[in-house]
Amino acid sequence: MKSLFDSFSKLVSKIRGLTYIDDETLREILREIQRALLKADVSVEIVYNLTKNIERKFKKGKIPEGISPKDYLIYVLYNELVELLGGEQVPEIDIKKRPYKLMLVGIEGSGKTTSAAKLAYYYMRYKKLKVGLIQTDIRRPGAQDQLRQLAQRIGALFYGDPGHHDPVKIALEGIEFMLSNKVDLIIVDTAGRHKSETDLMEEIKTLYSTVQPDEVMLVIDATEGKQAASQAEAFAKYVPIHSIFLTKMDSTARGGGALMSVIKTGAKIKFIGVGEDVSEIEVFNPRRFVSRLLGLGDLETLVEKVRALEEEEKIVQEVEKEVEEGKLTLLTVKKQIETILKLGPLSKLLQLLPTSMFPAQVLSRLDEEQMQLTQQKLRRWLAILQSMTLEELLHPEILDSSRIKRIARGSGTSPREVKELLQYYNLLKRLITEMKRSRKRVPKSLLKQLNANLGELGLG
Ligand SMILES: Nc1nc2c(ncn2[C@@H]2O[C@H](COP(=O)(O)OP(=O)(O)O)[C@@H](O)[C@H]2O)c(=O)[nH]1
Ligand SMILES: [Mg+2]
Repeated sequence: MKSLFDSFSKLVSKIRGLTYIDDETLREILREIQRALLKADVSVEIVYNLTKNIERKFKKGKIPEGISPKDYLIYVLYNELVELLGGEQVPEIDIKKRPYKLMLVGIEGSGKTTSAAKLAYYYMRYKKLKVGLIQTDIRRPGAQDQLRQLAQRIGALFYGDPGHHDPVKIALEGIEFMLSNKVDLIIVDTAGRHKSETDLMEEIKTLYSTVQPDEVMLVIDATEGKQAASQAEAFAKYVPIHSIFLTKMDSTARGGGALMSVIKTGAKIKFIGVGEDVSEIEVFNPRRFVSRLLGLGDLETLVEKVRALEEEEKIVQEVEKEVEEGKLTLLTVKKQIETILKLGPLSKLLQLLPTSMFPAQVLSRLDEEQMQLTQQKLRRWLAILQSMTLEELLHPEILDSSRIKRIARGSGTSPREVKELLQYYNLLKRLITEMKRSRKRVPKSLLKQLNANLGELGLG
C-alpha cells in the first residue's frame, strides 16, 4: 500500500509545482496516474476509464474563479478516485439490533481470526458493546487457541472447543453461551480450509443456516490485488455477502487494485486491516482514504471550496435568469443566502451579493465587523425563509398577518423582522424591474432607499 501512497503524494506535489497545465503536461500527469495505479494492480479497464474521465472533466469543466487550474486538476482527481472507491457514502458501522450476529468467512490465511479479534476490539472500545467470539474452525491446528488468546487479551468472551468434531455444534453451543451472557455482538469465526472447495462451501452454508447471522462479512487479503474480486464472487454463490473486511492493506502494494476490484462487484467494504495487531483496524471511508492517498491535509478544504463555488455559480445563473425574466422568488433568495453563509467571507461572496442583493458600492465598504453583522442578519433571515412553505416562497403575496405570525414563531424571530425581510425583497424586485426597464443604471432614488435600508442592517 505504501507505494501507492508514495506515488500519489509525489504526483500531487508534482501537480502543485506546475506553473501551467497545457495538453502536454496534462498527458504526462495522466500517464503518471496510470503508472501508479497499474503498479497497485488496478485493472487496465478501470485505469483507462479513470484517466479518460479525469481528462474530460478537467478540459470541459468550468474552473471556478479563484481556483487555480492545478488545484482544479487535483479536485477532479480526488472526485474520480472517491467515486471509484465507493463514493461519498460511509458504510453503516453501528449495530442496531441486539444481539447482533456477525459471521466471518474467507479462505485460509485471509486474516479471519485476526479480523474477528479486531472487530471485537473495535466494537468494545469505540461502541462500548459487550462482544463474544466463537471459534468454529476445528481444522486449522491452533485456530482455537489463537482466538482464545486474542479474546483474553482484549477482554472479550470466548467460546470454542478444540476436542470437538462438529463446527455446527460449536456454533449452537457458542450462541447459547453468548445469549446467556447477554452479549451485544456475537462474532462467529469459521474455517477457511477443507479437502475441497465444495466441502468448505458446504460447511459455510450449513453454518449460515445454523447461525442465521445478521451479517456475513467476507474477509479478503489485499495482496490478492485485482484477483480479490473473484473471491468475493465465488463466496457470493453460496452465502449472501453483506460486507467486506480487506486485510493486510499495510503489507502490500496491491491494495489499490484489491479495493477497486472488490468495489466494482458492488460489495461494501466496511473495514480494512492495516497491521497484525488487534488495534490495527480502520473503518473504510472513501473520502478519508483518498485524502490520505493524495497526501493533502488541506484537501477537504479545497474540495469544499470548489463545491461551494460550483454551487454558487449555479445560483448566480438562476438569479440572473429570474432577473432576466423580471421575476425573483423568495426561494431563490433563500438559496442565495444559504450559499453565502456556507461560503463565508473568503469567497466570491462579495461579488455575488451585488448581482442582485446589495449594491457594489456598499459592499466595497464592508469591513470585518460589518461582515459579522451581515452574517448574523442573514442567518436570521434564513431561519425565517426556512419556516415558510414552498407556496409562500414562490408566492410571497399570500403572506398575510396570520402567516407572518406563524413564520415568526417558527423561526424564533419577530413579525417585524419577517416584514423587514419582505420589504427588502420587494425593494429588490423593484430594483430589478427598474434595471430591466431602464437597461441602464439603477435610479438614484431607489439606490438611496436601498442604502437606507441597508443602513439599518449595519451595512450602510
Ligand atoms: N500485516 C498484516 N497482517 C495481517 C493482517 N490481518 C491478518 N494478518 C496476518 O495474516 C496471517 C493469517 O491470519 P489469520 O487471522 O490466522 O487468517 P485466517 O486463516 O483467515 O484465520 C497472520 O499471520 C496474521 O497476523 C493485517 O491487516 N496486516
Ligand atoms: Mg483462522
